Amino acid sequence: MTKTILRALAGEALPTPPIWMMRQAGRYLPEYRATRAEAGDFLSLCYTPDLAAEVTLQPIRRYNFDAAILFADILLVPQALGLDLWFVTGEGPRLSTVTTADQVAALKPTDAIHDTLSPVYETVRILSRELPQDTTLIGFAGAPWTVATYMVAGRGTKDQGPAHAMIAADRAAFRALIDRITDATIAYLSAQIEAGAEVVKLFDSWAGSLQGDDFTEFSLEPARKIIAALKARHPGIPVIAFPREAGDRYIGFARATGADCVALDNSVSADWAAANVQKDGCVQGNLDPRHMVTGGADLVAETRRIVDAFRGGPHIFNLGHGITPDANPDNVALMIETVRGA
Ligand code: 1CP
Repeated sequence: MTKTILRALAGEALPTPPIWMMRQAGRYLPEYRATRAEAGDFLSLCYTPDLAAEVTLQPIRRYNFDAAILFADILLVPQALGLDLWFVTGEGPRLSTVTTADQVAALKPTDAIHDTLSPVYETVRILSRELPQDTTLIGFAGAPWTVATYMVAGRGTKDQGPAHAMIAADRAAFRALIDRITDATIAYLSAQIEAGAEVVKLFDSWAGSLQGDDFTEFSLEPARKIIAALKARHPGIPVIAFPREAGDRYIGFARATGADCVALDNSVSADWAAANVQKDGCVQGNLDPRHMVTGGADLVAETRRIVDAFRGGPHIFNLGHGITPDANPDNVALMIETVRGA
């Protein structure tokens, strides 16, 4: 019996779509907050395999999702490449910055990333032993553009201004940075797969701020390279790409990059995506995460609408972005019940 997520990723339209949720391990769950307090801080949680595995398993126990996503963060890769990384409570991540060709050249070599990231691989090994047999284990990394926006700015930004400024000031240096992250991402995801990840996802959360040729060069092309390298090394491991807020550039993205599935954000309509994106293969998405806060009849109606829109083809039910800390855990149960009962 092949796992439902793998069947959907192979192109099968299932009567009930499999379901998981971005950020399903997170602050909306009291058990997550307790384990995080035990770890002391967020990075210790990421780098302590037993605790990272524990928080990955919490939403599986509570809700029986069809997939578990490895608990880690996209910003571990910049740290593994030599940047300082810390989290300011209530504000978010901070990093030392890379803005010049010399600083790009001074990043650690790709092979050295495993020194920092080996605890993540141990988390994956624990999970592949402990997950229920029918639950798929998803590994992940940030896509090069999104990771670069944090490395250049040293923090999260609304408009990714510092990264766009670096493109304008020294495109060759920015390209070199993207190439370094691309190589590191291939090595990182390969190691996750070798440790037991059955699917990997590339999060390009800020793809929507790239225009024209910049989108092609810094979002689409690195995704294509990473997927080609992974497929050469690990044929049969499906890849989900998430070029968030790509709008009409979702059309053809799977074909152009070799992705087995594209994850849709909630700014595109499910009907539009069914006609224009799902025709190329599996799609994932795309309920607005705010329904996990507000719940009620709107949640049920929207969930049903999305399930119906994608019924004709391969679909993995998910949110359009991560669940927020103010979400009500009961609303997650209501969403799952609606999908499975629809
Ligand atoms: O205080 C806390 O407990 C930290 C909140 C938190 C969590 C739960 C952060 C900090 N990261 C994570 C885990 C995480 N991050 C996962 C784990 C698996 C799961 O989904 O359950 C994943 C896949 C990510 C990915 C991630 N981190 C992305 C891409 C997806 C997205 O949400 O767009 C991004 C952009 C980050 C950076 C990051 N890490 C954390 C925060 C608060 C942020 C955003 C910072 C910003 O832009 O200001």
